Amino acid sequence: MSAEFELSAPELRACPAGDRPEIAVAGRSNVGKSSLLNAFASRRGLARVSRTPGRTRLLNFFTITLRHPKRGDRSFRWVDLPGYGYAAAARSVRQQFGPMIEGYLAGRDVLRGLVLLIDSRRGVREEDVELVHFMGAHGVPTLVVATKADKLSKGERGLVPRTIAEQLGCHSGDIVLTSALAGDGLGDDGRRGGLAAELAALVAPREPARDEEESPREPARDDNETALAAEPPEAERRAGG
Ligand SMILES: Nc1nc2c(ncn2[C@@H]2O[C@H](COP(=O)(O)OP(=O)(O)OP(=O)(O)O)[C@@H](O)[C@H]2O)c(=O)[nH]1
Ligand SMILES: [Mg+2]
Repeated sequence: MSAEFELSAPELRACPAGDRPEIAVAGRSNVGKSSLLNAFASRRGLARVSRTPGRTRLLNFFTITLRHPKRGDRSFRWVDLPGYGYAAAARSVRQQFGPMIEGYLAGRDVLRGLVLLIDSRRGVREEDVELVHFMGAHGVPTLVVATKADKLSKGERGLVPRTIAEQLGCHSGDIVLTSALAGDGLGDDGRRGGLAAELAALVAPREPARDEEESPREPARDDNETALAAEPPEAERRAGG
């Protein structure tokens, strides 16, 4: 895998060209967004890990390339959103993020999914539910990632995804339990499971519509590839989908 910081956008006009799929990563302040990116990319200093919550309303773009021996490389942008949860009971996505980021989430063509981080110890809050509904209303699938799993006992590791799933209205099997500290649930290049596999599925190349097709397609040779490419309903089944 490769991962690079690309740019910070203070306004929509400053976003990069929509020339590859994007995944937005959101969650309450301190949930572990930056730590997850650093752990996922195995790069300590890639995203800033803060003890004092950052209040800047910026979209931070990182380019990621997942490598896989069979399905090949998949490049996408990981978009780190500002943490929310300062304002008591922010009831709308606009109150949580402001109009710029609301506009991005609602209208970005290349946005393939939202990764919603939930702190395993703190659980689901009103703002998280609000965000899942908002993305669902805009037809963007949400992948739920529970963070800081290293703080859980064995028993809690089973219980926490079930509780989160109940509160968000998704299947507990669709929740990825992760620890940036221990490296759990991140997946590995070339291995099944974890965040890497989920992201690879979300950013999989889409079948071109028939009349857009430029050249005759070769028959698929890799079963794995076919399964992933033909699987957008998998993502739609998720929370809010
Ligand atoms: N035990 C444990 N602590 C973690 C883990 N991930 C993050 N943390 C800690 O949680 C705190 C917040 O982490 P960040 O990655 O900065 O959280 P964030 O969501 O990016 O925060 P904002 O950018 O302020 O919204 C830091 O003190 C991290 O060290 C984890 O997997 N396990
Ligand atoms: Mg952060």
